[in-house]
Amino acid sequence: MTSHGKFITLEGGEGAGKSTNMQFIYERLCSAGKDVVLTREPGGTALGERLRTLLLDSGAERMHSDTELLLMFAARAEHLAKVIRPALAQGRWVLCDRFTDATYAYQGGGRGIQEARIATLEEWVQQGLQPDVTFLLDVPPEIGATRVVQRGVQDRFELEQREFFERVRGAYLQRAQQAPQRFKVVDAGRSLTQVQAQLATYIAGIL
Ligand code: T5A
Repeated sequence: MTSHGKFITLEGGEGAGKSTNMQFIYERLCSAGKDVVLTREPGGTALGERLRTLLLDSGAERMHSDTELLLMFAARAEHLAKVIRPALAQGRWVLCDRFTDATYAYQGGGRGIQEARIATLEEWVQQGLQPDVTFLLDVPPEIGATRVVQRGVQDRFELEQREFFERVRGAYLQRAQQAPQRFKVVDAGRSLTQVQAQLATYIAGIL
């Protein structure tokens, strides 16, 4: 019988500390002997990374929200077929920086696309596959924005207004409430030491 690995995703608004904490989670899983594939969305494959460049380009012409939604799922279809499903089938663990919860938060909450339309594409592309665990780094948008500005260059999403990020945060928290077994919510407005202590507790619980 093929053993399936675990599919773990990391979510949060801008500047929540995903990149910083991906490495932390990765190292914890590896030290526990897991064979982990580290990947991200949009991206994770050669074609997906090209779509990512199109999606994040802050100098690009304004994109219709449906185009944005479809490109996110196009990149995801490629990612699932070439990276995520094969790795899980081999018993490897997949740690992914953002997945479909980001679509519900940004294209749904942020852009205002109806949840039912996103759900249709989710079913088409994922055919029932869902993350086993999702870490949600929750941070008030004003704190996240300060961190992103301090870091320098901003992408197309980071140039959105504060209300957009309030809606993104609200949508993430609503999803966490709807699926409390899957979501592990971390208060990411605190110091990195405190954030990682909470993550470590959650990780110990899934090993
Ligand atoms: N998107 C994605 C959609 O719209 N729909 C989708 O379906 C998908 C999959 C992708 C963009 O695409 C959108 C969402 C995104 O806008 P991304 O690179 O994945 O972009 O996401 P970003 O949020 O842009 O990632 P960032 O790298 O900008 O933010 P992070 O990773 O959350 O933050 P990080 O770790 O770089 O930290 C930012 C700064 O804060 C500091 C760090 O040192 C760094 O300088 N920091 C802290 N400082 C103090 N205390 C803490 N606890 C800190 N944690 C981090």
